[in-house]
Amino acid sequence: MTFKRKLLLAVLPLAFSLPLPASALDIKFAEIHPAGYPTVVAEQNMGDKLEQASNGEITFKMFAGGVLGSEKEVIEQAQIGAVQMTRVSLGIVGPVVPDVNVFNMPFVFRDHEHMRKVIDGEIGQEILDKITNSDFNLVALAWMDGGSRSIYTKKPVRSLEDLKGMKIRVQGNPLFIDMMNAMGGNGIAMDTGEIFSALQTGVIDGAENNPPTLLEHNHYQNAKYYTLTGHLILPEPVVMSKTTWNKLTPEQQALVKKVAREAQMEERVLWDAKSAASEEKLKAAGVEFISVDKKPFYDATASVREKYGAQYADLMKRIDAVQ
Ligand code: BDP
Repeated sequence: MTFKRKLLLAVLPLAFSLPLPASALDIKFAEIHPAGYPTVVAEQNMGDKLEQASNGEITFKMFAGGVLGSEKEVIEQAQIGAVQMTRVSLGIVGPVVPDVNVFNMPFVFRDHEHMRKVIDGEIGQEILDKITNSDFNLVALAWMDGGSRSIYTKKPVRSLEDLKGMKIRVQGNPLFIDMMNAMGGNGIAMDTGEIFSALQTGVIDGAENNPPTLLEHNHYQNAKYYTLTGHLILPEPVVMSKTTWNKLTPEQQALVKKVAREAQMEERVLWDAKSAASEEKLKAAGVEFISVDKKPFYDATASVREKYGAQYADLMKRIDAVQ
């Protein structure tokens, strides 16, 4: 018998008599945005708090920059517990949990502040609960702020007329296709990661998003006109796989909820700073910001609010009433 083998036999009984180390719960967090983006920073801080407060029983690793896949792919992975947490746009949740579409409707919020008040209050919680109580196998914990979305194009859009026939990328949600078509454009759904080359090759004439995304995903390199329609103000849920959630103790679940809510409040401060800085950088890079009368865009999308909002008339009244 070799020395090594002898040693192994000698220590084996000892190893078995030792108490097993408590197994840590490893959280992989998927993000489409790059490092330094407001959501990524707030989520990483949330993860650090989780690790510290759980005494290492929970570990957290951020996978930013879309390395784990598109938001749709990541949501599917979260549903089966292969990814434990993620943040996605509410836009892509709509086709699976239709009740959330009330927040996805064009011009449903008066402005950015109005949206923040709504998500911080009981309606915000109700919509998170709709996700949690659906058979989506996710627990929705908090909201990130994604600012207001406006249209950016290769050729200037100075009025509703100019948008006619332009192929504009939207997120994969029929509501957004209807919205873009109602404005006279031609809505085309594709993943975030495909927009850059679609703009470059002319597959699309434009897209719509907030200033940080226009900047950080480099779309501005091929779309130099930014028309300030502010048609969508989409909050972005932070979700955990229910499979993971069910493995947590009640104390750990309470901790996760607490730090997620703190991330919600922290992110918007980062958001405001990033949004302002992004606008400056975009302008310096030659992007023309075009102010337009929003009324024609609002009027053009009335049919979309009717079609998708009819069944939520009461909820829309409550959203309206939030001051
Ligand atoms: C950004 C959202 C991100 C979406 C992206 C998009 O933060 O979650 O994936 O828009 O439109 O504003 O694809």
